[in-house]
Amino acid sequence: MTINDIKHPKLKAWIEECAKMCEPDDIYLCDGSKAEYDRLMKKCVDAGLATPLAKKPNSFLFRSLPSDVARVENRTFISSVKEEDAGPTNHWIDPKELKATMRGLYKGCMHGRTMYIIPFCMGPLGSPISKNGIELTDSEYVVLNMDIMTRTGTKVLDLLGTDGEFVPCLHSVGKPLNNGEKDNGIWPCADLEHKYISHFPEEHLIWSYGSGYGGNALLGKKCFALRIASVLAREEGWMAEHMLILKLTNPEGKVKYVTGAFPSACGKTNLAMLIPTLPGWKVETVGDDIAWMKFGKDGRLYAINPEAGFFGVAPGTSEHSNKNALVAASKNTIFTNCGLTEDGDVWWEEIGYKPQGKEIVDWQGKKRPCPETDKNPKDKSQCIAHPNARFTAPASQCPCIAPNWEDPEGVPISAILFGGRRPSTIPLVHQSRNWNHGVFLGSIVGSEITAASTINAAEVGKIRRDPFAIIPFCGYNMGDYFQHWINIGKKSTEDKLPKIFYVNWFRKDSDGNFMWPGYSDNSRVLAWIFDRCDGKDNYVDTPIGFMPKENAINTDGLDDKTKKNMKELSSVDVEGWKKEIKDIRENHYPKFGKHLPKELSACLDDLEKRLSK
Ligand code: SAT
Ligand code: MN
Repeated sequence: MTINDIKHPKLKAWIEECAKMCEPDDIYLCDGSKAEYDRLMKKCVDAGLATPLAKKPNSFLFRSLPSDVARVENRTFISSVKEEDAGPTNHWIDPKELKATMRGLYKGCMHGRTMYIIPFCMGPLGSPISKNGIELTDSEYVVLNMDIMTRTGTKVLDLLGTDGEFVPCLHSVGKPLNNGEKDNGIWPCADLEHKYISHFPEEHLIWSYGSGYGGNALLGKKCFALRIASVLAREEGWMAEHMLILKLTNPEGKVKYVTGAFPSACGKTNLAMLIPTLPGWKVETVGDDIAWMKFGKDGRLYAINPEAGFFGVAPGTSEHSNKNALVAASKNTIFTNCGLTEDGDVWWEEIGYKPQGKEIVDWQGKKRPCPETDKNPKDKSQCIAHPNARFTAPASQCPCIAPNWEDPEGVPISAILFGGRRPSTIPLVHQSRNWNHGVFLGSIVGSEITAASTINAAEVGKIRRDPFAIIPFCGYNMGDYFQHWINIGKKSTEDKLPKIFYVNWFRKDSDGNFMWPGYSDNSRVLAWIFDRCDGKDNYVDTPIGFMPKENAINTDGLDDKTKKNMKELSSVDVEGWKKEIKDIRENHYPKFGKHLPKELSACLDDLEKRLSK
């Protein structure tokens, strides 16, 4: 197939316009086949950009440059016509100005390269909740990753027909090859000040330049499925959320679906793939990162996972923390910025064992003596794998993927979880009184800043708020986003809307030890939540919401210390909450100005009143 086979005049015109600007040597329409994947991967191996792994079938390791290892938030723009519509938490540039700057960069940027046309679908093909996109990119790495992360190829063009809607996504690594120059095994990208990850919300358009990495370049993920989709969702009355989706089955075989939003480094992927310690319970995965939710005719919210793969953080993934992810990434997987062992396997910090052999190649391609343990070195610059090293693995390879994970109708959501890393104040679990109170809980999500998560010592101990864990991924004003959540609650009734819970796996005692074991034992909390959704009398009404009755959380098999901790983990820390209210009132809510829904201020006042009774 060539561009001449494209039967969609608007799509064809857009491709031609981009090609004219970027001036690639070739244009290639991706069919999404295995043969195409193998051919492009071979091209990367031949160019010295990918290393085949002897120990993992059909799997490859890529190394990016130190200047291109993560999303670049300060180079990510919501370029709405009005600055106010981007809101206080997004970077904004006037769209006319931004487009002029980027057109200058795009001019001739694909010299010496191929422009790949990737038709892709976010969500199961044919689902009424799914949406289509077209990414144009000059990176083979992007084509390969998009192939795992989304449904790509000719079948999507068929779906589009002659006038179907699509989100146009233009991407270039920003490294033209002039005069026969070659990449020579060096990851192509542009300098930081020339990187632009731009979103034009009114046009539903994405322009990305200068980075080949992750969410900067795989435009279906954060750019489309969250930033642009959040705008579409608001316009069309649905929800695009930074949430995992899991399927929970109780010992009687009853099923409920749960979504959950957690800021980074809270174990979201681990929770999505959890292996319960509670006998008879089962967790299966529908999605690990993004949920699109729409109302069904019955007034309930139905969720799909718009993605088809996992782009997971490798370091910290072990048999203990997430065995299922390791199995998912045991074949047909792309690894980025991991260590490479002598016997041809990948390795990372906290993988659960020390690397095989005497020497290991670190993520920058340097040979190093094998470390004696898998512990994180004190000095992060000494890591073998980059702390943001990734695996890109097909979701279908996950041993606990739910058999119905691709149901085009989506799965009915019973509960929504919010959580953060909070060593104090926030109890193990509490339930909101109603939808609006749940929106309030989502709006105050955050993690305590630790020495490891900041370079600014003065910030340590403060709360970094990340409402709904969506701050870096919301395509419009966050105050309006809160309002959208309130409005969603008005479209149905409390009995049909999901119940909302705030969980905290990270409480610490006065000696700094975790009070709750976490990981697989979080199934104990999920079980309580499951029963709450059935209206079981397993709760007490407290000033902050509904909390587990004594012994309502099953602690059989936990150690005595944890059992002793249960009382503190399930009680209201009145003084802590009063401080929390002060911080929200003085530092958090004022940021949203007149865009803050009055319902949320009312919840804050109500909480304060209940606590002082
Ligand atoms: O790089 S991604 O944006 O895909 C993942 C992340 O940073 O959260
Ligand atoms: Mn994410």
